Amino acid sequence: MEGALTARDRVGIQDFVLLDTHTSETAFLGNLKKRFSEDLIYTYIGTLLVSVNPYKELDIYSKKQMDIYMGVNFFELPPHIYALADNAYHTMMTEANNHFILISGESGAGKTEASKKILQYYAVSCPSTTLLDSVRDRMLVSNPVRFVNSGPGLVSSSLRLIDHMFTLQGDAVGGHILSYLLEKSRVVHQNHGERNFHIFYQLVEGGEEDLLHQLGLESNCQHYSYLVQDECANVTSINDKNDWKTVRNALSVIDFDESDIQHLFGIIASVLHLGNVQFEADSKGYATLNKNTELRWVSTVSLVIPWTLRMPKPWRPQSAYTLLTLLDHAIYARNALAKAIYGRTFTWLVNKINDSMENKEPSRKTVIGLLDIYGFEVFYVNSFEQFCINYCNEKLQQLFIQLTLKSEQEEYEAEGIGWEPVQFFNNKIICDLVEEKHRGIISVLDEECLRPGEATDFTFLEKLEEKMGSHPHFITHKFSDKKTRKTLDRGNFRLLHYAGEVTYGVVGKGSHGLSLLWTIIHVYLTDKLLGDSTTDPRPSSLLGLTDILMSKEPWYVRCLKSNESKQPGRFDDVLVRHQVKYLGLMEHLRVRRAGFAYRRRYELFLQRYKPLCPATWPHWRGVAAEGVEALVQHLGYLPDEYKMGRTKIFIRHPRTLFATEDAFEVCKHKLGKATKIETCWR
Ligand code: AOV
Repeated sequence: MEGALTARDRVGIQDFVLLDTHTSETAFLGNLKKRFSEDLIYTYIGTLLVSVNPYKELDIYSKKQMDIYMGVNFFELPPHIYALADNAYHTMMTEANNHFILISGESGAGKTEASKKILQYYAVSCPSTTLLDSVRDRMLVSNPVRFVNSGPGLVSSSLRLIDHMFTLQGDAVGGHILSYLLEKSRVVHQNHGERNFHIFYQLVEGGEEDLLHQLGLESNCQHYSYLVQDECANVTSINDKNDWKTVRNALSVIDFDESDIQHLFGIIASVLHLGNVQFEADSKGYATLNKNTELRWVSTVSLVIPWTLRMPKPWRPQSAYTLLTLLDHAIYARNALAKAIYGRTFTWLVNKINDSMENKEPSRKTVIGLLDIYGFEVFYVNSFEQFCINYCNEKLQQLFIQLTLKSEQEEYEAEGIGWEPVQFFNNKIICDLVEEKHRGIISVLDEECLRPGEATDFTFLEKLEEKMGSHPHFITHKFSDKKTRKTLDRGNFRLLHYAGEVTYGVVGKGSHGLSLLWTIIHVYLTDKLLGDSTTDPRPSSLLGLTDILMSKEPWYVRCLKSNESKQPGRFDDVLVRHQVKYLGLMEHLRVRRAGFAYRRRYELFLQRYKPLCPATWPHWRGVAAEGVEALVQHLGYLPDEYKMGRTKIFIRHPRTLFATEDAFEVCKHKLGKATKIETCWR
């Protein structure tokens, strides 16, 4: 018994479902930290994989490791991203159905690394032919459309779905990228410590002399206002010059010809020029433009006519203009245009990559989708982008609940076990608050967008209060108790998301600049005018995604950042606790634990524990289920602690299993030899 306890004490528990019955956040963190200190960065919650970024190379991704995990039962080896990749692949093969792997976490938590590891695993483990190798190359370089190193390469969106198509024989034959919620605001504004998209720095630092000359660019990042906002232009660990070469190479791998490449760089350059367009206010507050060199470059390199800036018509290059708009609006329109140009380029790029990875085989396919999404974003005050991403997380949690309960129900039914009501928080009420027709926040926003000139930030907020003031998950200054009122400004509203509270700003203020309402109108209209439909910023565009996902079998990877300073081996309790909360891990655990914490096929259960009962040791010759019944009777299981299904035993609480496991360890010592299944302590 001591041996087992020591092992468990030292490395923690590898599946949170088996954590003590009274699961607390503190116990959860304790287990995570214990494992992290032993370089065990992966832990399961059932089949969900929690990963904590170690910020150091671990020797767990070799070909040898891949071989160990290939074709092995999920719970028989220590938790690993390969176990998850392998199980998704094998389930797809045996059941001929579609899957998706949802990878979520904050920026820098390890999402890109996780998807790379999965792709590398498939690249090694799937059958190979020359044709397939080229598909794989494309998938690897385009994953996830960032091309090189972490962070925002050429394009980065808060939500991406990359489908990998396989034949029924398991060959990789193609891929498809769907992207939602492009982080367009990063083009014109970066949060503290963030860079703009890497491609801007790479072009400026690494671009060949004639190319830069042709594009009217200087070889110095400091020259471009969109690149110097957060003194982040020179991040020492990033070698923009070298990365530039990798990007150029990647573009040729995915079939970009010279004219495509010229267009792409022209557009990227035009965004940089646009950022340097400076306005001044005249005596009436109207914006004036005294120098049009930058604008001229914009139209030269990208052929975009700056009518969006409300230039007088017809627009002719001349030395000075008064624009038909106020200064603030002119700056806003300039930034909106930059974002829209970038957004549209992104769509075009994704389409090109999709063409290059298009599957040309006529046979039936199955798909494993890699869905990569930011977790809840919570700043002091949050804007429309956070609203979209948080709503999206809310929606995915709803999907998780539906899919988990559905599969639990199906399993219980297949096993002939009666379904029992389960206790957990169903977040449908919050999804409805956002999306319900004629009543939800998005509907109110839509209505307000139809009243340009009349609608203001405050009429929007008043409408919200009128429609949902009494909703238990919606709080404004007017509808709050004294204590809350102290922490809530008049121009904000707060949503109680399933993972915690988030405050959204409606009124433009300070560096946040623009209100939620104006953001949606402007972004939407600019995109519409430029014909960009695939990056529709309205969260209603997510509904289609949910349908796509509902038709697939889910796997989950939750990535956590261990510390902010990227130090190897450092575990910041406060930071990790925050992520555990906002990734909804405790809630996830509750849903998983709602019914029976543990289930195993009779044969496997009997094989492991048969030494514990004279009737089953050394051999049980009858039906496995009867052997298990004899075994658990002998161990004194109470009727409420377990259920016998058609093919599996179901155990309600982890403690029952632990008692059995401890008895097994004692028995093993007594027998002086191990039984066959012993790779994993349980
Ligand atoms: P992200 O995808 O979640 O951020 P990354 O996957 O790029 O984050 O991880 C950030 C950095 O953490 C990587 O460059 C590695 O140095 C390190 N790292 C992550 N996972 C591992 C691992 N399993 N082993 C070792 N080091 C790791 V963003 O793309 O910013 O949303 O925009």
